[in-house]
Amino acid sequence: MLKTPLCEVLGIDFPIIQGGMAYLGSAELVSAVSEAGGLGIIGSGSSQPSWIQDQITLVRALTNKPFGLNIMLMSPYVEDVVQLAIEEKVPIITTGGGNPGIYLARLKESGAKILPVVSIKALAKRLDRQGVDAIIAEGMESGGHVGETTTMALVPQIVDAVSVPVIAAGGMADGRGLAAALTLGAQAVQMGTRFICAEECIAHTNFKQKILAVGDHDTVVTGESLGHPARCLKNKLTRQFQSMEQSGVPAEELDRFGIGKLYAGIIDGDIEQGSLMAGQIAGLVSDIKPARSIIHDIVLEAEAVFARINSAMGTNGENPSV
Ligand code: TUI
Repeated sequence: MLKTPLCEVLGIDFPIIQGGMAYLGSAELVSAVSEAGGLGIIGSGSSQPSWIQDQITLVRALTNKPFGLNIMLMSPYVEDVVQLAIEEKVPIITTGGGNPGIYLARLKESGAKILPVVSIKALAKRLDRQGVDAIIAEGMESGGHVGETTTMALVPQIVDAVSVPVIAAGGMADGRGLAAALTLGAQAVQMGTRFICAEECIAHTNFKQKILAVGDHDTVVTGESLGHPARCLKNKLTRQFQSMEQSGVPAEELDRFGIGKLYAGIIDGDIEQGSLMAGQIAGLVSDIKPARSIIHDIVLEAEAVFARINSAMGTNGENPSV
């Protein structure tokens, strides 16, 4: 019931895409999500091309299903990652952290389906004209690098502005979120934070447990003064970063201070002094389970939501109370 035309285009069973998270979008998680009928995405972040190559090889050994690669456009290795994606003929490419315009022609020529992440309508329209296959509209509820508009406001505006399918991202972790996204006109959701708490995700257990423990008010956006704001769980690091930003510490020093903090937080498990990128929906995530269960539970819940709404509206879709 929940299969959308975009599912056919991407060759997946369910309209659920795993966000291409740096370090965490490794072969273990990606292959589990794709095997379960969703779309797993390798997160290239600023990782070395050799690590990305290894993940592509491993995913192909673990599943024959479609998978994707996220190209993080602020990476110092971006040129090499684009080249790698082309040589490896990765079937689906998502991009983040910038405008992928200059790479589109080469990526399209490789046969890849291209799904850029955007946080503003103007860029969505431009990329639509340039021939991308779908747009991922990411609201400011998301973890990591964020824009300024909420998912609720952004998705329908982009749906109306472009000719290609739209995927909603930011602020969703369950079937209600999927149903809401479809209601706004999206054809799929992309979820990151929910999949950090997949059993197959290599995130440190301290980070997973911290997500289970936090509430609705426990993320903060820092790094606005650097021009690349990022949403993280509040901790000692974000408090220190905020006070450095407020006291006018120069951008180069802040950038230097940030080096290695993401890996320290999410892989080494330093949950006080590391960077814990996660979305506002972290407060809703309450269990660690296999990716397959995450996906199946989301689909069942979304179907139940639509069934409940249909029955409240009357069997023929008319609301008996109106
Ligand atoms: O890319 C993301 N989320 C990310 S990337 C990342 S790695 C990082 N590490 C340290 C500091 C900052 C980032 C962590 N999380 N999401 C996709 C996304 N892309 N959201 C918004 C955008 C975006 C931003 C600007 C897309 C296009 C864009 O274009 C600007 C331009 O050049 O026109």
